[in-house]
Amino acid sequence: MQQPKFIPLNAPELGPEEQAKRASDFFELMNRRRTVREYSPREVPLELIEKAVATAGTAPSGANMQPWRFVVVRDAEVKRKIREAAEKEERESYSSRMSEKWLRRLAPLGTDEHKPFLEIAPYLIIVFRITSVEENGETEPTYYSQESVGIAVGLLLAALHNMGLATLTHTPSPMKFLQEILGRPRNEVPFVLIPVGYPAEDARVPDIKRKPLEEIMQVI
Ligand code: IYR
Repeated sequence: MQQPKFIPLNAPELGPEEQAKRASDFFELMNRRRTVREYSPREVPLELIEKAVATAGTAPSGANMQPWRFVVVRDAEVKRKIREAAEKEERESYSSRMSEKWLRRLAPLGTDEHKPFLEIAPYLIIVFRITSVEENGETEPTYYSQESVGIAVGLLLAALHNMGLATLTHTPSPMKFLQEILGRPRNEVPFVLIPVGYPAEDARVPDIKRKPLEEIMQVI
């Protein structure tokens, strides 16, 4: 077995005032984040996307296996193929695969099978979950990969929002076509597809509310 090696933690203490200020500033920032479905085609520097993905890559992960891959698509032809395949699945889902209950839940969001944002947004980030690794000719699963990738995506969305970019957590279902179009191996399973860009100038979002703190938190 490999012996652990430890180094000092780099975590300077902030002090209570600075803590309170940061706590509320970060809440205000994140509370303004909205899922956006209407994008501007305006270009976004790749360096910003790189920084956001690097931020996502700081997420904790099971056994530190970092079971994620972020495929950044900016090529118009690849985006077109993704839109075509996603809309094909979504047509099927909206017309017969999703239950009445499910459709009723989605009604306030105003979603349907049309996904123009897949071609309009300057980038699509497709996040893959790596389910296993090969070592010395042997296959080993990754551990807690769903949780790990979910946390990484949370950091990715926060990083992009913090730099003034809009996102949509889109999960066309099933997502296997993404593996095929993007040529990823079988141990990389699509997790979520995230269009990224500036919102359209006249972008609108559904008038929906977040649950209040009292409803989501219990202190014992
Ligand atoms: N994947 C479909 C349907 C959809 C499902 C859920 I759950 C949502 O919160 C939103 C949409 C779509 O993207 O339209």
